[in-house]
Formats: sequence, structure tokens, C-alpha cells
Amino acid sequence: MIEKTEKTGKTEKTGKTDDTGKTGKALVGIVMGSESDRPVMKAAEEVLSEFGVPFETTVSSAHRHPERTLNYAKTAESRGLKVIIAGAGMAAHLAGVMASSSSLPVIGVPLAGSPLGGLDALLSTVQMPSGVPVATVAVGGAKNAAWLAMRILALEDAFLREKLREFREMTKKRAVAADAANAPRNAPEP
Ligand code: C2R
Repeated sequence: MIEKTEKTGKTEKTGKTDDTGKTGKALVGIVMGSESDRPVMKAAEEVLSEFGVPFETTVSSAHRHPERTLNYAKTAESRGLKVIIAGAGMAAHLAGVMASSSSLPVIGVPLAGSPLGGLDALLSTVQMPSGVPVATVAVGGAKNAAWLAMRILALEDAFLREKLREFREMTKKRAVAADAANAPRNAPEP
């Protein structure tokens, strides 16, 4: 069970969300196929940090370093991770390998950058065989990968659930305010 510590709001070693995202045992593992993926995958780190969700980030390629990558997947659960986010471009097999060797939910982020603009990565990430699911977000969708990871964590974390609800409320209000600011140009109410 993941819960916020009542008095301090800080993360405990058992893996709870806090306000910094820097302390505590990682709950989300962000893996990417290459150092060149980091600028895009950084967006996932930023979203998780904003919500105080502890994460770890690793570069490991299923193609270039299969043993290390398999070991990451095999030990992820016992190390306390609850969700894996795997970002890779081109022939992107990283997320699939994570899903093949771990029972954790895996979120795949197909990355652009190849001559095919990410379509190659999208198809190789999303087209998984039955029983080995990879929840695939849009090409370059590192932010949504983090949001989805938090929704999964929030199933057992009332504090995080409430923070996500507040955020949705805030974006709704922002949209209404932006619309009101443009009121003179808006179409009249039907
Ligand atoms: P380099 O820039 O290092 O040549 O990598 C990476 O994710 C990156 O987008 C080019 C692209 O190759 C991808 N890559 C994979 C995997 N390992 C690296 N798709 C894998 O294991 O799936």
C-alpha cells in the first residue's frame, strides 16, 4: 500500500510519493535505448518530479546491451518499481523486452529521429503479441507516459490521486479562463 506519510509528507523507504521526487525508493523506472533519447525522455522526469513521484532513469539498449537490459527488467519488481516507462526510437524493442521479462505495467514511448519519423518506433512498440502488453503513448509522448504511470500508481495512493484530481480541475479552470479572456471574439452561445 502506498500512502503519504501523514505528518511530514515525505517519502518513506517503503516507496511513497513526496513533494520532491528526489528522495525515497524509485516507483517508476524510466529506461531509454540511447543517450540521444534523453532530451525527449526528460519530459517524463519533469512531470514525475512535479508530482513528487520517485523515479530512476537508466540508459540501456536491448540491442546493444541485451544482458544488462534483461537484468533491469528481471530485477525491476524486486527493487520496488511499480511501473516501467521505456522510450526508444527506430526498431524499438526496448519496451517489449521490458514487458517480456517483468510483470510490471510497461509504458512504451516511441521516439522520432529516424528517417521514418518515429513510425518505425511506433509500430515496433505498439504491435506486441498477446500476453505481453506495452501501453504505447504517442510518438515523443514522454509527458503522457509519466501521466499514465501516475494514474497507475494512484490506484493505491490516495494522496497522489487527489493531486491528479486537483490538477485536472486546475487545467479545466485555466481553459475556461482563457476562453473568457477571448470572449469578444467567441461565437455567441447558441
Ligand atoms: P543512437 O543515437 O545511440 O545511435 O540510437 C535508441 O532508442 C535511439 O532512438 C538511435 C536510436 O536507437 C534506439 N535504440 C533502440 C534500442 N536500443 C537503441 N530502439 C532497443 O533496444 O530497442
